[in-house]
Amino acid sequence: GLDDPALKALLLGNVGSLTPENALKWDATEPAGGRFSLEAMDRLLAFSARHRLALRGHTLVWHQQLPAWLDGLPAPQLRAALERHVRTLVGYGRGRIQSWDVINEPIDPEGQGLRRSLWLDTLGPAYIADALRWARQADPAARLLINDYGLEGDDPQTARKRVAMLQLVDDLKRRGVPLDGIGLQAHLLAPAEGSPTFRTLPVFLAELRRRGLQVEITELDVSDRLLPADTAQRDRRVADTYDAFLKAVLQEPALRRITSWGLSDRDSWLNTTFPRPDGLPQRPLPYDEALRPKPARSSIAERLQSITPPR
Ligand code: 9MR
Repeated sequence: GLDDPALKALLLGNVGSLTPENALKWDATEPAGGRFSLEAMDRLLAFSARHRLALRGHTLVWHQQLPAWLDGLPAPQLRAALERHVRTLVGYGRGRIQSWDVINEPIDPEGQGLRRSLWLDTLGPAYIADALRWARQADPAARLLINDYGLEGDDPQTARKRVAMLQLVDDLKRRGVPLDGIGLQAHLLAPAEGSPTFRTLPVFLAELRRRGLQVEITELDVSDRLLPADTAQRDRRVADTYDAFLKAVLQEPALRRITSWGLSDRDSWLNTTFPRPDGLPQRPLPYDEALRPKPARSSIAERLQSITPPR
């Protein structure tokens, strides 16, 4: 993306912070055990320094995009590989990466405690505290986050995931494990009928703040896969979903940053992972596939202006 002049201009005109979608994931940074490949990270660090953008680290410990050489390692070797991975990446970005998604998607999708994964199954729940401690040692100034999805809505499954997240946080805090905040991915879904609601979200954010945590919105986008084909209608209702969501989060004092998961519909992950039933490309982001601003862009700008004094 950074090599495309039009996208680069769009980026520099819109954002103050950068998150790589894939370049810092484990399969990209250590394709063979002990052989690190940090050229993409170098480019990101140079680009963000040159343009005075904050850089976010995404992500250290996840159950996806892992290199094959991790498969089947016995627990002591797997733990050692995890330690080397965390210390190397966080140490390399020391003083230059402002916040890290240390743990990504650790909560069970149904909200039944922690997610089953290579990490939980081989190392037990201690992998979370270990990774956070190693990250803190490698860069004491970086903001350390646990990042997850499905924490934004008003449905029972979301309620269960929140309970599981708060239990995890309480357990870590009780044991003095370093943790600065929670990332809410906010992969939102524009509802098929009616207006989007985020009634319960402010209460959850206040629960996090009460525990001394900061909050980032880390991967914001709005899927239109339940909406009819008509472009104008889709764009309007996607914009309304952004508006309702931002209204719910912007009042929270613990909120530190909002990151959009892409700027242009051209590059959204949603078309491969959740294609629309009618096969039309989704329109989930603030700019369309030709980089023209959409109603979502205006909704976002208006909401942000309502809290930010004009420059
Ligand atoms: O946007 C990313 C996409 O390019 C990758 O193919 C995909 C692979 O799993 O990961 C996407 O980003 C994910 C992020 O790292 C974690 N939260 C969910 C995101 C969407 O899948």
